Amino acid sequence: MKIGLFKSIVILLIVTTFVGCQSSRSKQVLSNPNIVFIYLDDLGYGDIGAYGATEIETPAMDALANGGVRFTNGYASSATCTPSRYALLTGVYPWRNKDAAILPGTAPLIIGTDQMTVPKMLKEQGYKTAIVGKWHLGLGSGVVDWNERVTPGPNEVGFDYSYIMAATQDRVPTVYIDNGYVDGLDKNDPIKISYTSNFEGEPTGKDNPELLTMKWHHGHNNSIVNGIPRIGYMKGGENAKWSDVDMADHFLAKAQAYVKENANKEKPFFLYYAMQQPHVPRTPHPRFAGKSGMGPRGDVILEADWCIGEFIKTLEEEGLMENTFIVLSSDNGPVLNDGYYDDAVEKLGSHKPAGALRGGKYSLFEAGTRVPFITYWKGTIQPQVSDALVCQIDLFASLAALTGSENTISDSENLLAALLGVSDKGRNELILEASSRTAYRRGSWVMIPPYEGASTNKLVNIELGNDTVYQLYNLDEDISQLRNVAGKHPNKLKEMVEGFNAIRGH
Ligand code: NG6
Ligand code: CA
Repeated sequence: MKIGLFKSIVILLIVTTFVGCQSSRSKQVLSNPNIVFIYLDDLGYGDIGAYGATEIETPAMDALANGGVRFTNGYASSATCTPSRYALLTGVYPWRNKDAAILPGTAPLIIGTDQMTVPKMLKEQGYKTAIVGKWHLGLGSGVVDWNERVTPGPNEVGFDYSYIMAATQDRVPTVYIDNGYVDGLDKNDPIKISYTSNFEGEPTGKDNPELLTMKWHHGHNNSIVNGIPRIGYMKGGENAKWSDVDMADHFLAKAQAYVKENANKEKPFFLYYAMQQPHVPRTPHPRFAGKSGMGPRGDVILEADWCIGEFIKTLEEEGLMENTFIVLSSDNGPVLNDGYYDDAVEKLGSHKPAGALRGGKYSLFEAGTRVPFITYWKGTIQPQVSDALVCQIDLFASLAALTGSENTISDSENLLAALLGVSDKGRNELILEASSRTAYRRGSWVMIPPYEGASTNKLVNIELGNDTVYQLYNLDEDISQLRNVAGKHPNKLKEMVEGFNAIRGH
């Protein structure tokens, strides 16, 4: 194994209290491994084999899960994308930032350029840093001119290199942005974007159904790109528009190229590989179309898994597996119909995207935020299943501890020992968020305060967790949250409400 010129070791001392006696385990860990986040979009707790899926095969993700720590209580910070990504990169609870909600493609950057972030912290520790894939944290500081350098963006919050899509695959602009510049833009065909009104003469999903190769179910009826109606209006930039079916290969190639360029250099690297699958529109490459028998949603999960396998192969070829710490997770739980007719519901069969969990994307119930959460580090992490309560918000403090950074963020807990599988101690408590509503988990208990609003989002057919009364569940006995025991355990409820208020500041 070749590694960088500077190799340093951190000694992790774990003290565990047993009945009456103390035992300590210590472990030597390389303090500056390469670090990779593989982050999927809308992948559910039950969507991969290692988490119980039987109807879909995900060998690459399973290999990481079965060769590393597979967390059963691993959480995204929120049940939607932008807030989860905000927390992942900043270590700050997303409900502290009122702008951390699903953003349009024209939204300004919601991370302050003076704010500490995972990539900034790692840069201070001598890392090179990169993002390839979905951003969705806003760009610019007001009105963006997509024909000039789009800034501030990822490069201004800590990434040396960025190759991104601005928001989501279903939102304009449908172009890649390379270190702030729209990739492949012809200056004679400038891009115009609006989220309020169409550009004269441009077809839309609403008015031109004859031009569509994918039909919209709700929303998604503005500009048409590659036969797919999107959210938002776009004109120009023809040469720069992405090919949806090639997006997975395209991001994979960029991620692989980055690894190859930065392998075994003086500085270690941090790569945030933010995949677009299985978010809508689900556009598998023809190699994967029809392969899952579950329609495009299943097909793009196969595609994502293949990409992860290829990406890991690159790490192997470069001899990096033993000095690369990998975290794999998802930004929120699963959804079937998220706005297009794509057979996700019709062809689901007996697959359970959320496993035994209730709810899904957008939900305060468990399936909104509890997601696959895997850490892998060949030779350093012993394969195991961990029930420790961990959250993506903790990656900041945990990586600070690993790399010797003194930076702290109060919402982010140092769970390095749990992430490395040398302790089964996770957080004691966690605030969960879904579209600015919040709930509280402590131990095996979850408390959801009363919220107005529909109990189910009928368009996506997901129970949101809203009720007129307090809800209390004991996940040890009732993982599917079917029995609200608030009435039966008034003292527990009181304790949970107090714990929740202490953090939320009510
Ligand atoms: C919703 C979109 C949904 C998806 C989501 C963002 C409609 C009707 N629905 O507003 O399709 O794009 O935003 O998903 O437009 S996320 O994973 O990026 O949070
Ligand atoms: Ca998402």
